[in-house]
Amino acid sequence: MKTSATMALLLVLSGSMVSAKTIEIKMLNNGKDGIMVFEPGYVKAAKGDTIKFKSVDPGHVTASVLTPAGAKPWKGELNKDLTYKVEKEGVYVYHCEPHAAMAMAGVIQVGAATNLEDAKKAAAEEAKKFAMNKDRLDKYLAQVK
Ligand SMILES: [Cu+2]
Repeated sequence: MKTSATMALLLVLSGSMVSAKTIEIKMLNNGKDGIMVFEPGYVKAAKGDTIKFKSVDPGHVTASVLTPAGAKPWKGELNKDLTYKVEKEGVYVYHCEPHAAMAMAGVIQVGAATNLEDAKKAAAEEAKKFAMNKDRLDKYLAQVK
């Protein structure tokens, strides 16, 4: 009896651990990584999770730069929240177009980093626009494991 109760509890616990989460990324004028920033700039998500880009300070917008094969790109509207459900494994690179030169960009990893080489190339291409915070995107990509 005791064993089956433990098993039932474990099933409940493991069930709650695999349920999809919502991960919030704030669009800020000033954050811990500097000015004009997504926070957190690197997130690790699981397939089926929802990313919520939260418009906190005005003037920002999120758009994907690179998505894994088969994943839909996204493009938000200025000063609007955007939710995006991550359905494909891999690395997603995104930016805020008006602040691309200030390295307002971020990285989302979903499951295994299947397209890391492509993501590095896309980040290197994006970094050509950066006039400041030149290593910000590299720092986020370095957290991809
Ligand atoms: Cu911005």
